[in-house]
Amino acid sequence: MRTDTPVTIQRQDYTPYPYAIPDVTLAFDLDPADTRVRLTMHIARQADAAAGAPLVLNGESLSLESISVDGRPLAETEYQLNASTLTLLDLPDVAEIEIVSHCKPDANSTLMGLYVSGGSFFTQCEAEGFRRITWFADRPDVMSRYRVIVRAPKTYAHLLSNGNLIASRDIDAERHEAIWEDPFPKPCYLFALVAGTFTKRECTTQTQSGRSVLLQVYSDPGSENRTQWALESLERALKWDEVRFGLELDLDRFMIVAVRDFNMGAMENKGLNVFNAAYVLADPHTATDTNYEAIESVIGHEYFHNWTGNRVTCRDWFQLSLKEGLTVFRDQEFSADMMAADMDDAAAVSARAVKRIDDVVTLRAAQFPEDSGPMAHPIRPESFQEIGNFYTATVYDKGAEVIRMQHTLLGEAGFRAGMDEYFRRHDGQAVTCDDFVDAMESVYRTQHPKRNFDVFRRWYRQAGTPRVAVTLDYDATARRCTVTLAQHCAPVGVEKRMQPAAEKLPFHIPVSIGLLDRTGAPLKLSFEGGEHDTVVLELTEARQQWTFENIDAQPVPSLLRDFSAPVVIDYAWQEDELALLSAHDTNPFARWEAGQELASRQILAVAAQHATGTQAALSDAFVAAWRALLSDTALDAAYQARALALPSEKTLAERMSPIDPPALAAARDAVRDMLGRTLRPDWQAAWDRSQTPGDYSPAPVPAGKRALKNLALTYLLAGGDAAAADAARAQYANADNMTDSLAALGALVSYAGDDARTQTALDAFYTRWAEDPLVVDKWFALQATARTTTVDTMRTLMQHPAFTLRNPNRARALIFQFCLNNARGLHRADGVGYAFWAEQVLALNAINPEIAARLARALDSWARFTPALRDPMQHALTSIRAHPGLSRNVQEIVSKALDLAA
Ligand code: B3K
Ligand code: ZN
Repeated sequence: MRTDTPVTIQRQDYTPYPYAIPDVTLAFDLDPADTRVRLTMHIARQADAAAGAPLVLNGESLSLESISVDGRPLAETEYQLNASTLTLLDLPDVAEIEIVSHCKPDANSTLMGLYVSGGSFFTQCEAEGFRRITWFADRPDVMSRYRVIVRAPKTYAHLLSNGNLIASRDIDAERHEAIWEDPFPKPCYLFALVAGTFTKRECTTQTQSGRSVLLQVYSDPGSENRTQWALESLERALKWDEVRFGLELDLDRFMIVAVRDFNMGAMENKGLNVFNAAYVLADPHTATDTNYEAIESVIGHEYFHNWTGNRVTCRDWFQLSLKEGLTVFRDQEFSADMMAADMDDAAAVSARAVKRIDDVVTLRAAQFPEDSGPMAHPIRPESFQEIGNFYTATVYDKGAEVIRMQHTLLGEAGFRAGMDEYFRRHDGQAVTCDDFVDAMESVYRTQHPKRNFDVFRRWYRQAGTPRVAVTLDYDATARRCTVTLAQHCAPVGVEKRMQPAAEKLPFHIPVSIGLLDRTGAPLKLSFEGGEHDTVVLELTEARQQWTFENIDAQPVPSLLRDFSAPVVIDYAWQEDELALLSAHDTNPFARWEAGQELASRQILAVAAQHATGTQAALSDAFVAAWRALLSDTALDAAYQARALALPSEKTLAERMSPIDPPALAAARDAVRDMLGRTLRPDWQAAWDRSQTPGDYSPAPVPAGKRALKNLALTYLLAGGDAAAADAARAQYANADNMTDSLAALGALVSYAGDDARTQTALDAFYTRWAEDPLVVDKWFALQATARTTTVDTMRTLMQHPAFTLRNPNRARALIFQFCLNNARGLHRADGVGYAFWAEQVLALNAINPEIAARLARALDSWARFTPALRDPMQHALTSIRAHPGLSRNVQEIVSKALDLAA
């Protein structure tokens, strides 16, 4: 574990590596207890580096056997070795270096570097795991061609690495060997090795240029019937990247391997993607609709990295969003296109809106709080202590929004031209975010000779979520409407501590708007020489105005259509205006937003009523708007399910000051209960019309029906409908798919929790799926988030023989779900929830610092909570900071929380 004093690394301090390492040969003798690695590499001094510049190599948890330079073994006095670096001095300009080292894969619980899972070998190198495999220049701007020799007992039937299989042979009766070569130079974070005995599903397909390529999915023996969706998703991803971006697979072979123990979702190693099994394995009985969708999305994401990340990579880790923001944007568009495939135009617009809504919900729940808390950072951070802590919602999801804004500003054809230009300039290079924006700007300037991206680039430098205040001035005599936009973004996180205080400059914000008349009909807007329903206003200054002529009456504005920028809009809509937008807005995203705004106001009002002891009630406008949405059968079910879901507690918390999570949860539940009762016949009708008889299919239309059906079931149960409990039990008993089964069980646990039959159902669920880790995770997660679950329940669940902190999926299912998504269980004034959290952070710290640091973030926003919660939160954070042996990862998170939150 790295417990060294934290060092802050600054983006401005980048210096190029003094040597090129054009080729690397790695020879592995695999043994779980002691793996021997022989690295051979050629180095060549860069022209602008000083002669004899030291060659500094990174290493961690390695033991050194030998070093030689040009065939001559070095004595111990001829190199410098410390805990994290190996330095060679006085090298010739060109040399061949050989380093033999050993590591212990079965003792590696960090899941970084080479480790053992389920008896097989796997690697994870991004960001800085390669240094746990061998001493090397572990940084993304050093790109090399790799030749990999893997030797292992034949009990490991498959020996895999990046690129093409060059040779394989038996060494003797017990051992065999495989040799792989990757034709493309790559940074070491894209290196991968897998050895084990797997089942595989494969196919060959033709690329657009007519090459035949082999696609393979490897997984544990016995899971062969659960990889079809993954392989089909991969084929769709290949095709989509050809059609939408003209990008073709550049290898003859592309492999995916599923692993049970993995720190995140998946990893885009060149030609050999390693995946968390949760994002590969699916069949109708064990995977939900959400799982199917996530598998397609993550398979797409990792595949798309082959161009955006691998062919063009990052110069340094501050540029992480260069590949992650762009690749998230690409996977979002891929999923949207897949959801809209084979639909008519109107249905396709609605399907794409559903995907957009889901992405924005995630952004608001995860990224907005990050952007206002102690870990706030620009999408391209200025500094970090541990890069593992910066795989954040900001870098990924806000990063994708920043790419999407460029797409909005350039248009689809312009964006494609910008991407083509980016690859024309940078294929094969390690580059910066500025290089990407420069390529996009080159197209923007041809479209708009007087404009540039000077202001736009600030999205990469400044943190925080801008607020855009909108005012509308209507002049009836002149039949003119003037729209004023004013932006503001307060200093956040470390910006607040800067001396002098960081001065934030305006952002370049595309604000997509429409105007509706009082009957809900769209108004034509004269703008830039045309007549439009929707216009994109480019706000680049603190305050700007736009005037629209020939407007007959005071209009209702539809603002930030399709969520055209990651900002918060401040506009004082009347309730009846929101109801009008919710019923009529032609932009389905903005229509959804209007309903959500009504619901948010309603929940916050109920929370306030609870606080003053007033009897809570729903407003007529809110009920009418939701009844209209619920009974509008012209809407497709997937969209209706989003429109009728209540805003999440995390999103609502951003609008509450101080934050009182249990009060918010209670108010949200009360609104759900009242809606369930008040609209009972409408929920029943929705439930009836959303049944999906026949064979299960994960396609968007039946999945949307299931989402609406199960939402209706929840509302009916919440509203106290006695028949609904029986319906839920029947659905649970008869379901032929996990979506319906889990939804029914979840509804019963939430709303009929103290019924002995619910416990019987929970027990039966475990017994049925005990041998299936991904389903057992669902079982733990369901209980971790149940309303009645307390710290005591959690301690009992942790005693269950199936629980372990060592498997990240299991830790996430139980511990993370409780600490992040169970407001009542965690947020208690007596502090027992926070003490439990601190205990688990420390337990994980000793096993897996990256996972521990993720859990440590649960209390980031402590300073914004009610005083009764703030003090015990601060106490728990302080107790972690005082712990000896804290990893660098956890140290950074907890220190920032304590020092920067207030
Ligand atoms: N690039 C990896 C993330 C690696 C995280 C390491 N701490 C997965 C992805 O974003 O595709
Ligand atoms: Zn990624």
